[in-house]
Amino acid sequence: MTTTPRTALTIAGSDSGGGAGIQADLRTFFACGVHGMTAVTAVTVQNSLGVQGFSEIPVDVVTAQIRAVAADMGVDAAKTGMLATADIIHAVGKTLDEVHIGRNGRIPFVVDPVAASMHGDSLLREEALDAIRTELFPRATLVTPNLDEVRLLTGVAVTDTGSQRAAADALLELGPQWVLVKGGHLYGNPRCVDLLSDGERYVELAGPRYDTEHTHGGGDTLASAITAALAKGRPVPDAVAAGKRFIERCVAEAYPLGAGVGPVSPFWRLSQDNA
Ligand code: PXL
Repeated sequence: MTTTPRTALTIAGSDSGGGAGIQADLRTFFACGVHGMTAVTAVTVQNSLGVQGFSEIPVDVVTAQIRAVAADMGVDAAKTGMLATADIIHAVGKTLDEVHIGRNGRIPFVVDPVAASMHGDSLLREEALDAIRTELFPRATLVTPNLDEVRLLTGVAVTDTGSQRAAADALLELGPQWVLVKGGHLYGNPRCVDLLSDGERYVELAGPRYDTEHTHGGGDTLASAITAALAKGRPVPDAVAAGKRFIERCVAEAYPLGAGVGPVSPFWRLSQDNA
């Protein structure tokens, strides 16, 4: 009999184009060797050119998915992506407490505060930003905003590594245990420098910048790879370093698909050539 792998839960939206959201999370969990489970929050209609619209899932169906898998299969780590509405966020926060996920329990919880697609299409109703701050950040083991999300959540405009530190401090004020301020959108910098902090340690993680426009699903893939490492019991700094190495390879191997932005790809992780 084979050993049961660790489990990871993503609470996020579906991307019909298969590049981001639930689809990116599941294939990352698979590639990282954990069993992926899902609580779908919304169904987006999209392709490589952008998001044409979305429909949210009823709140009680979102929370029932979380309870169902937590009660029977167990969750070793969880993450959130697109949450769509304030009502969903409030209900998810309460449900996470019930099933001991997040800082109030013992199960690591990563918040990727998804607000918009990379095309700038909104994935979060406007009033929901405050709910991310008040309901999710205080429960989070780690939050992983990009620079647009940092500005929306804290008002801090990051322009260099100095202001990245100010952003980390502003985010920590909102209550998460750790923050990862992703610097990938600082295009003037020839390296991608992310800053990880718990308020005591400030760790700069620098990596290569690849010359590709195909980065759809990059944030989701990073947060999922970190969540998978946390599910395996790795401490946060190790999990983040592992996640960063993973996403770097996925960006290096991103491929064009459709007329717009193609997805990052974890295909390289498959040990056998399935072509
Ligand atoms: O990459 C952020 C993201 C998350 N979730 C869904 C998305 C996107 C970006 O398009 O569509 C469902």
